[in-house]
Amino acid sequence: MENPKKYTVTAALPYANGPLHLGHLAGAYLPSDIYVRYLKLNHRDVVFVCGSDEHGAAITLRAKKEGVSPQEIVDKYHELNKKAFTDFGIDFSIYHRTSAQDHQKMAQEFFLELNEKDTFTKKTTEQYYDEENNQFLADRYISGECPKCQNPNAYGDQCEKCGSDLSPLDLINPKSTISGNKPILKETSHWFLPMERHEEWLTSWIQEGKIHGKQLHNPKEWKNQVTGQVMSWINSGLKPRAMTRDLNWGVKVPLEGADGKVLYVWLDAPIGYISATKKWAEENGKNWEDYWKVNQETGEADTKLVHFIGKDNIVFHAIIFPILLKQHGDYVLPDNVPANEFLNLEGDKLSTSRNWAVWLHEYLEEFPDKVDELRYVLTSIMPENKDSEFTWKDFQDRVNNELVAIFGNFVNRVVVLTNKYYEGVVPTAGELSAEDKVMLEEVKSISDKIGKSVEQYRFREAMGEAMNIARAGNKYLADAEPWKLIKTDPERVKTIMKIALQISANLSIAFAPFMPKKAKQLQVMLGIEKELDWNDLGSFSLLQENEKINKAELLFNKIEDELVTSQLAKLEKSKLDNILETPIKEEITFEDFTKLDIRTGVILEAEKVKKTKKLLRLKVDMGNESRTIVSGIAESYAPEEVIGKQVSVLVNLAPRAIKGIESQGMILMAENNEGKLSFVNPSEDYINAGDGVS
Ligand code: B3M
Ligand code: ZN
Repeated sequence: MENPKKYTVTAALPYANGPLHLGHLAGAYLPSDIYVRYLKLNHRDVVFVCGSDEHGAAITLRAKKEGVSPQEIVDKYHELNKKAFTDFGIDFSIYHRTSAQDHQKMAQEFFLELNEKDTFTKKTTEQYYDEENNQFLADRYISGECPKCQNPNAYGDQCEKCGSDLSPLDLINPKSTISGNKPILKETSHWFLPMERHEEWLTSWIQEGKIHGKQLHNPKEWKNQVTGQVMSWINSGLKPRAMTRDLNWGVKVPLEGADGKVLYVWLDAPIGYISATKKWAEENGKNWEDYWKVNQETGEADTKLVHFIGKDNIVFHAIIFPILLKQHGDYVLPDNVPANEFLNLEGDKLSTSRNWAVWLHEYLEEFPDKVDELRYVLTSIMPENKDSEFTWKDFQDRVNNELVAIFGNFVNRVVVLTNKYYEGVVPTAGELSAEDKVMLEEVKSISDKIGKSVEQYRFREAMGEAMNIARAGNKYLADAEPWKLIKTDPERVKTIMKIALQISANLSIAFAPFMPKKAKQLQVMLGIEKELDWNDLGSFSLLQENEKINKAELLFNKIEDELVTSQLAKLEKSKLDNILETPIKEEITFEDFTKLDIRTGVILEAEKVKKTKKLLRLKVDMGNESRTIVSGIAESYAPEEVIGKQVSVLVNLAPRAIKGIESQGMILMAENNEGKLSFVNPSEDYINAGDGVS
């Protein structure tokens, strides 16, 4: 396919409510940056936009927690995050913010235009309300049990555990996240987006890349899990979603009778991509519409819009925002939404609240000269198609065994030997041997593969190929043994070294999108002053004879065991802090306590509940009767392990249906900080099934 005239690349706008961690980098920012750097090395016209998402409950709740104003929160984290991105070499054209006046204005105009076009329906419905705080509870203001996976801490808009898209009324046992209170229902009016009206064109757009027969993108280029997730939402029936909220922090709804209402953050934030582009265009003498709108003369999109996001943002970028763009008219739709899955850390989910993370600003403070090493490792394990895991040991292994032992070692040998044999002057090559030609061919063919993989959003594969150039170079040197040959055939050594130097120069191009600082450092070491671009990759005339290279310096240093140990200790500490910090619940009376009827039971039968990870269905002997209890212990105990065990059972808990099974009680469990469970069981053999526990 012909290259588009322009590229509009967006990376999810992080909420300015906390620092960024490794998961953010690996999820959206590193892949988009690699893609953009590659495009720029190819001289494509690209704008790369991002910025802080400064509205929504994520911000106001954080402000409440820290006891400061929302504005203080966003000011603080906007600066912190902007700096972290710059320091990690994430090369945004602009890092804007949604609290900016120009953004608010654009979001309001966008909303009004949509309203004019009958995009919304205004409805009065009953919504949860916190009487103590006089506030309606939407999104993260309300939490409760997820009806799909039983996660007890699902939010009103989404369950972070299973990724389900939720509405507050779906939650079991909802409670206000501000007060912890049980909410009441109260009437309020909002502008809703009737998403169900758009199912038909969305289906054809997602499945065939076509709208009304017009081919817009190639659906085969979309990741299966993205298409799959979108289709599963569409197939389960899209529902109207409120596009406004009763809050005092956000973009005001610019209509009569909308006092105290703001735009839904997920309407406001994606418009942030457009307002950022506009601001950048104004500052750089460009026309923002070229990067967002269909060419009025040809009716075609001149730009390729690509949204880089994490998987929890798919519905917003592949359903809601496209509906809004299409309704507005004239806008292009995304050509692709290459969402990544999640990155885990040392066997556990990354978590801001539990401080289970490697924070970018902390990493930068501790290892200011190891930015590209982290980019390399994160790209190697990028969760492109499934969740993946970062461990410090693996970080050490990849740096030491790949960057130091392969890439660094190769380049170092080449530069050291060139300085030693020729005082740093690039030698003149003689006739090429068969091995030389094979080597040149190999570099050429690898070079082609890297570009193809990047264009298909396969960054792991692309970087793996780049590393193969270093591998091939190492092998070439090891086979040719110039250090031995120098005594017997110095002429031949000139050819070998010339080739090895060209391979090094190629490495500096191949790695430029992935490790931009190291690539530059390598070019400096090789004495390359001109700007190399992607077209130079695969060329063997990057260094001319008689040009002079510089002295060798190590590109990469070994990671010592001590670093791994100290980082693990740091994580261990957050685990401990968490235990100490688990607050004691509100005081209860003795009467409250005596309401609990706890008795000893003996497990008679156990089996896994189908299609769940955590649940076991148990039959428990309670002395005078046996009960069916569904218990979330399957990750700690296998069914066969629990049979015959004595357990403590809360027997007067109202029965409830879990996965369609009526659970008649609850088994008491102790839980360690890793979430591993243990029965709380009587330990003496004179206690029998049915005996009381108090
Ligand atoms: N701030 C959600 C997030 O950080 C959100 C992305 C907005 S992209 C328009 O997960
Ligand atoms: Zn869930």
